[in-house]
Amino acid sequence: MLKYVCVALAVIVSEVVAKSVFPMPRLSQSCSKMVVRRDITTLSPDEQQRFFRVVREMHRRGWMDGFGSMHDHISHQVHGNDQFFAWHRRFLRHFETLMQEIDPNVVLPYWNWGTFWQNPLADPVLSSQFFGGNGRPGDNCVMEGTEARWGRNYPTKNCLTRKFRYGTSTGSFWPMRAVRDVMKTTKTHAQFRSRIENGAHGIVHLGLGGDFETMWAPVDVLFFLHHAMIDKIWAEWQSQDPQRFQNVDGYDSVRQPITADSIMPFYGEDIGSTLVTNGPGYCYTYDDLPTPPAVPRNRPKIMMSMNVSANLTDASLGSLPQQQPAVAQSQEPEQMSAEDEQADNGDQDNEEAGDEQPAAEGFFVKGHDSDRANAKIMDFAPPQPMDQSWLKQSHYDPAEAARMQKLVSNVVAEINAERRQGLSSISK
Ligand SMILES: [Cu+2]
Repeated sequence: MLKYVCVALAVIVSEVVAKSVFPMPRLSQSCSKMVVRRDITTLSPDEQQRFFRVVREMHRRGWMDGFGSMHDHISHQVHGNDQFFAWHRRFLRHFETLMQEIDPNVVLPYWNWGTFWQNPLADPVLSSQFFGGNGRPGDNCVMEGTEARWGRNYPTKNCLTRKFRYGTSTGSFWPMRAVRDVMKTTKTHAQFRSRIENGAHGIVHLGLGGDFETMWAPVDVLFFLHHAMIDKIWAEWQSQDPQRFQNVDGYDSVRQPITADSIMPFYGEDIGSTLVTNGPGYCYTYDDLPTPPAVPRNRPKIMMSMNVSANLTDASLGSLPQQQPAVAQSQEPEQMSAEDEQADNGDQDNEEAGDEQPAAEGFFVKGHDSDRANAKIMDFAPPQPMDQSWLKQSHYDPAEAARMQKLVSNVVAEINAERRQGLSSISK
């Protein structure tokens, strides 16, 4: 008898702990206000500071460990199959609702890695002003930016890490032109999901390395900005055909067909509820996309067919660490001195000098007039093939990754050819 009481008590206590560490609020059935998700580099200094203040508070409360743990435990159910887009849209919204519990006026921004795809080291998002770049040599701890010296408690107690793919550089990401190529030529949800997941999406995870290339990557806030970009790409593809706001196709992790009525792991809501970003519970649009149509009549509301609080006792959160102070306090970016910033910039220059990314099959173009006799441009390097063992262990599809590799290489070759042409036409 006593044994049963103890077990019951343990269950109640673990549920209370899980809830206090990591809240999972239900989504509202309506939108009290509609917000616009923007490129983080276009936020005003005040908006940036508010956003960073909120994420530091989320980290302090242990919520980033919660996201990392949750994502890791169900990774096989939501990667490498057609739950991918919808589930991550819901996951981002979970993150955003928790942000808004701390500051109701903060909106999740996105990281447009397409801007500096050919040289991510120059991307301000990876500078000390935003998220910082590579981890430091030795232990790979992130030491600059908003997440400087952050700790994590999942899966083990450690610092937050990044370990760039080529030592001091990430390698190239996908240019948006290649992403748009995929958008134009892909008709089904399943195919689009596979191409994006195994192409533009994967290369960013692998390029940043460290925690970012693992299934607990959401311990790093930058994960949410990367996935907001992936979400925006899905939304843009959806906007090209109204049917895509109503239906999905494909298969889940146990090869059951996916429809708008399929239930998303953990959340117990149907995929249909995610299909319009400005629908009930979601309530956002993206800065450079058309507003999606009004919620289709046959998908009126969010269905809560499962008990979300029951999920909290799931083994997935059973291993969630109790709330602990972070390993070290984060450094306030606004408190950085001018010298610090200079030192940081200097570091980045050095990193670029030591870039170990395999060079493109580079060649040089000479101009015709004497001023340009020495003019030369280096070709942009396409992203390099992703490592097979990493692809397999991270639920990717190596065959699709290889096809995407070919596609992006062709697009980069086109871009290089145009640049060479542009240069030679200037020099004529
Ligand atoms: Cu994921």
